[in-house]
Amino acid sequence: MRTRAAVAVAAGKPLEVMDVNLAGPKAGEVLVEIKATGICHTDEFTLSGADPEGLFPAILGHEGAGVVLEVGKDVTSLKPGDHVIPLYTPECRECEYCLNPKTNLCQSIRNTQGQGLMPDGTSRFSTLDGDPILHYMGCSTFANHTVVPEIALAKVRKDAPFDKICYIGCGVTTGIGAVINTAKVEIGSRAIVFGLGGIGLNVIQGLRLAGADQIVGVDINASKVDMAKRFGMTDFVNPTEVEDDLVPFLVDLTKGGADYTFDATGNVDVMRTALEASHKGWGESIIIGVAPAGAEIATRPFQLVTGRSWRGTAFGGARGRTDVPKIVDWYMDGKIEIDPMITHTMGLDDINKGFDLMHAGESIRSVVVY
Ligand code: NAD
Ligand code: AHE
Ligand code: ZN
Repeated sequence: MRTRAAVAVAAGKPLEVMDVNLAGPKAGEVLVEIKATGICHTDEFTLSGADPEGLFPAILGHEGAGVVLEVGKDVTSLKPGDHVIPLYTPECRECEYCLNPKTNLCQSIRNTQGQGLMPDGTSRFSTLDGDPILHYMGCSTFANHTVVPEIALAKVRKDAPFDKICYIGCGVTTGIGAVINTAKVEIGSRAIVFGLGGIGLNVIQGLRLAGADQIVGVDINASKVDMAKRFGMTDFVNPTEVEDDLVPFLVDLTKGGADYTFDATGNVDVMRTALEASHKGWGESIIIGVAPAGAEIATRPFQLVTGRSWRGTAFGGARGRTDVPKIVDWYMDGKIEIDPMITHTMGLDDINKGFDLMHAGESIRSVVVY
């Protein structure tokens, strides 16, 4: 079939919206009509050329929601008409990783996914001239139609609005999951969140859900303050306004260091600050942000010797087929909020405006509605 897509033709270039060819689903695959997709900072990271795994031409986008149109051979858990959220972290429920309760990182299709291919090693997308276009994170939600492996689709309730629940495909689940699944924050904790964007705000609402007493937000962009307060931030720190070192300032503010700190910036210097601002003896610092090719984290080993832990999380530690439908329920039941964070919506033709708004720090989430 033919569909319309925003194609990343080369690193650092705007996306080009064009008609592309899409082959039908093979065995174990599903054709999905994407109804809405968020634009995550990771899409910008890959488009910028900073992603060591970035490949071009490709159809980016990994925060979508849509409807199943057709299923390939051997697909048993989905049928046409089902509403779904594509998962960049699949859940096969069979691999060594899925069988280990310590991780959500299903590895059953990770190799081909990282190469922009379906599990059989080929792409379903091509130009109208027949040249292959690569998939991205197994999702490619910047296309009106996409093909996704069955194990990488969460089936969700049909009354949930696509233009809101698409955000559960990455940002909401990553932020809330980092608190609940990865850090397992206890009631009464003190926490610091670095970066109050589309992920950091969801960390904040996860901390409120978990019953944290103090939730410090740190951002160089003060325009994020009102939104962060609305989601539960108790204190705001703008590092550009702190005259002395940031670490002792934050340690003092949290009465000896935070029980939990979260990096949602992708900046390795911020990651160091986050680790060192966590409490001596027990503080845990969770890295969420994705750092550019070649970047490395550093600290004095003494920081770990004296009881701080450095950890990381992908997709908030969530097992998508199991957990994502529950998070959709939380949204529909009013336990979590999504709507205020979707600050901009646009059609596919205007998708590059979503990236411009992100660069200008003017949006939390832009959502493309097909
Ligand atoms: P975003 O652009 O919406 O937000 C980033 C925020 O960080 C902005 O508010 C910005 O002002 C702030 N910031 C930048 N530099 C800072 C600094 N030095 N100190 C304090 N604040 C600073 O991005 P997002 O969509 O929220 O994504 C955040 C990060 O999380 C990105 O690196 C993204 O790639 C990553 N991410 C990781 C996962 C995962 O599974 N681990 C999932 C989604 C996103
Ligand atoms: N390809 C990059 C790493 C990108 C990365 O860390 N991706 C996160 C999801 S970010 C979503 O917005 C992730 O899930 N990582 C686990 C995985 O297996 O990709 C690089 O540095 O090579
Ligand atoms: Zn993302």
